[in-house]
Amino acid sequence: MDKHFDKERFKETVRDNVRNLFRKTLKEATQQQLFQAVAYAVKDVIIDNWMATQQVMDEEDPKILYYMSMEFLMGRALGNNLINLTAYKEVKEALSEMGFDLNVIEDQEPDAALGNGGLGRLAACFLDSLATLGYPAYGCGIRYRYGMFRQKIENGYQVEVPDDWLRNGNPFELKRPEYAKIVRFGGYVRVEYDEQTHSNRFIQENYQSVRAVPYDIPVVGYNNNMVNTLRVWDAEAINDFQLDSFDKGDYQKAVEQENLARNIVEVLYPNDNHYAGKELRLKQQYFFISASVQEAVAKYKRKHNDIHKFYEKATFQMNDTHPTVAVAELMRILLDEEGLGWDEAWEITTKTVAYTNHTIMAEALEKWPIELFSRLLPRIYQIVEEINRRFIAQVQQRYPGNQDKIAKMAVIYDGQVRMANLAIVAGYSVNGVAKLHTEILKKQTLKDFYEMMPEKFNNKTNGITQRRFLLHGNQLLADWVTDHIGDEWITDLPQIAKMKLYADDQKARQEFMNIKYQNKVRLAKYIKEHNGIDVDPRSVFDVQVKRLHEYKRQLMNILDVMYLYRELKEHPERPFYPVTFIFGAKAAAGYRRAKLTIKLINSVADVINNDQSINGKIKVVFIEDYRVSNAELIFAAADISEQISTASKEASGTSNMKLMLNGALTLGTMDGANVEIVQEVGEENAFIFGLSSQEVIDHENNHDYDPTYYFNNDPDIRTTLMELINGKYSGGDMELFRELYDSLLTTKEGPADQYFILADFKSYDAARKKAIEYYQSQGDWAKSAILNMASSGKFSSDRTIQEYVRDIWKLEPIKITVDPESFE
Ligand code: NTF
Repeated sequence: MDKHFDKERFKETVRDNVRNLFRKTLKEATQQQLFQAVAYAVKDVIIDNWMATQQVMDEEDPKILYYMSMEFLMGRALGNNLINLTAYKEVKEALSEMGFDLNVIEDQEPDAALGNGGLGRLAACFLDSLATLGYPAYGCGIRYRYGMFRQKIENGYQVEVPDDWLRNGNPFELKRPEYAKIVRFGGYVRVEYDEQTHSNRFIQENYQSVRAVPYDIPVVGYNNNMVNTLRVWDAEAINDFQLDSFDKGDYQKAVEQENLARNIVEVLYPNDNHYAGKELRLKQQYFFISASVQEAVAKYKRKHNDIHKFYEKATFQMNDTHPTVAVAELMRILLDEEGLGWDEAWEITTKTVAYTNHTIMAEALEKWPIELFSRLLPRIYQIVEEINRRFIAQVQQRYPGNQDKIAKMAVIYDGQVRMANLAIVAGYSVNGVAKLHTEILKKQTLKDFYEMMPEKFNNKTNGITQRRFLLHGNQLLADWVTDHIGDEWITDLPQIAKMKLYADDQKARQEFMNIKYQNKVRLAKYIKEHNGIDVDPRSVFDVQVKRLHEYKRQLMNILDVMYLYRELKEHPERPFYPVTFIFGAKAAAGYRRAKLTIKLINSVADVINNDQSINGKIKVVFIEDYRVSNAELIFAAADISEQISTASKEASGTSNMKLMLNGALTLGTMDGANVEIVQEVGEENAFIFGLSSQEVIDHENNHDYDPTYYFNNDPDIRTTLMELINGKYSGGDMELFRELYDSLLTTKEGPADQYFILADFKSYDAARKKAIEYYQSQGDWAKSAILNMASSGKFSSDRTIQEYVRDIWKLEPIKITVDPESFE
């Protein structure tokens, strides 16, 4: 777009769009209408590149990646598309000449929040990198009618509000009814002997079905004319029954199909790192997987007639176990529709599918009761049974008489279908998402599989896109970097290491701190507008933003804030540098302890923020409705990055990378990708504390952790915990936070303090004090901050994608040269 961006024509298009869409003049249009008009003008440009990309894909017939994921946490599209079209500044200028502010227009767009947290955002970063690197790829997902709920805080409690993100339509999407597919549920399988082929045919009967209709969302590559596609499926009822029919059965079925279609894509399940086992969730999984696999096969067959080589042109990456029915669905199509034998079908399938594991948390592992699974997906279940039967035979051959191996590795066991085991048995690759996580998978969680098939296992440390999280989210810092080292970092993040030269430069340090300050002013303004709280941009901004989960230990953070506050009150004579503690987190709607932790944070905030006697030295802010769009503001303004999960529990983390890229210093445990972050930046530029993953795992195995030891022997810990039940933060109510108190000391369900908060509390507190102390030597801090930013090169999702391509997918990049004339 930079080459042929025609400012006057763009303005004209915006004006026309306002008139055609809303019958209004520019003056009369609302900001939302302006957003729509601008978005359609941008889509105009994208469409040319999108068609050109399709044309090249048609001509070159490259191998295609299908990235299958229940979640794509895309955030807003307008600003990002402009960035990647390298037209952001021109468009900002054009709009400003028309009297409009691009930032205000961007704020009209709802986030596309089709994801919970890290897993969904990773998928979105991957799409950005795939397009930027020129790799042909489809994101395959669900067009949820309602995405991640909007969070309201009322009286300190989280309240979930439906996210009606499609209320004003989605200007960037394109409905593609010509690619609709039928997906079938339930009924039974009739086996028929085919005299001609001397084989059985499996016919699903008396089923319900829905029509899956794809919507395509463009994924714009950075400055390369490439536009990939995120294809999300909507469900429509199949209304082919006779309205005048007197057949009650028909009518009943038609109504059921109508309901099935309505419900299936209705809402994203708001659970992060937790499996709820709901029937509708399995329906969602099979729905989008069946449609996606059908289309992948159909696309292949439009060009090729030998299905045996399918895997040469297509590969399926399964983002966690959620899409694992893809294994059986591909088998079904090959067996039942293409008429292949089992061995041929299995060979193709196992050369096509690969699996990424994103967690070792036991409660996140998907296990479906056989009853449910076989009732909903009768043919798929038969296939899984056969996969299991053959795999168990292999295990028995390899480990004769070893029942334990079967108990651990079987796909179907104890009345359940175990999706991770299915993914591993069928996948040609199994990867973890950070070095430490992959090692834990190999040595603990998936030990038996690793022993039997070590060649499948590999690590792919996560990454993030610097285009959204620096170039778009922090334009001041991005420009500053570009002024010093040029703009190659935008597509080659390791170049940012050139900024290390400036870590010792007084002027550069000052400039960096000035930019951080301006970003803190911007966030302070947002906080004032949204929370009504005044925060001082000169205070340290200490930030923990991520899903609320016990293993992430927001509770430890707020307990330490309570402790710091008490110390400040008891020792007013001691110097205390002002700190603003910033939280942002959604809790799963049914996660009681997580929701109570939110209430605690807000209650502590109320008490501390309203205590005039401390002169505003501590402020606590809970940012409502944490999501991609406000995350960009928060990262830009952060000084301290809280990455404090119980070691071994956070598979990777990605906010750690986004904060590092924006020059925040990590305060964290040796967990997930923190380990690699510290390796890159040096321990002297981070604050590391707490038990190691091995120590945690040893305690878990030996059942020898006793939190009451800390409670009994450490008065600071004891007093802090007592403040949960003495009414200090609950207007005298001694019961309100008792569940949190109990969770640390005396639970009936499972071990107390499962996440080792008391064990790590004092070392956390010490590390945090060290960080706040360090902040006061501004020169040193600036140096460390610049070094963090400059050492973040490894954590670009571009690097991650290159590794997936090299080791797993084996894709070739394509080149798009657009001749705009040809699309006029
Ligand atoms: C998450 N896993 C992990 O908890 C994060 O540490 C990691 O950064 C992201 O995946 C992305 O890899 C999940 O959400 C899930 F579903 F696996 F539990």
